[in-house]
Amino acid sequence: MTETEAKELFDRIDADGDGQINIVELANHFKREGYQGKLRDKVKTALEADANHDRVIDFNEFQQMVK
Ligand SMILES: [Ca+2]
Ligand SMILES: [Ca+2]
Repeated sequence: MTETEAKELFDRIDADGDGQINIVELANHFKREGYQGKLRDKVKTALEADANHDRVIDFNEFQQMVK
């Protein structure tokens, strides 16, 4: 994924546009994508990208996750 694609995806998930993806935005994103499994587990896995443990994914962390 290129940086431009990553930014586009990030902006789509970051619904309120504050530059950070929180748990609710992650859950909504997976729901929109039609994820059928356990949403809680999916969000938990995604939060492993939260390197500084502030419970939100910033763009740097997101890039590590999608690359
Ligand atoms: Ca946000
Ligand atoms: Ca973080």
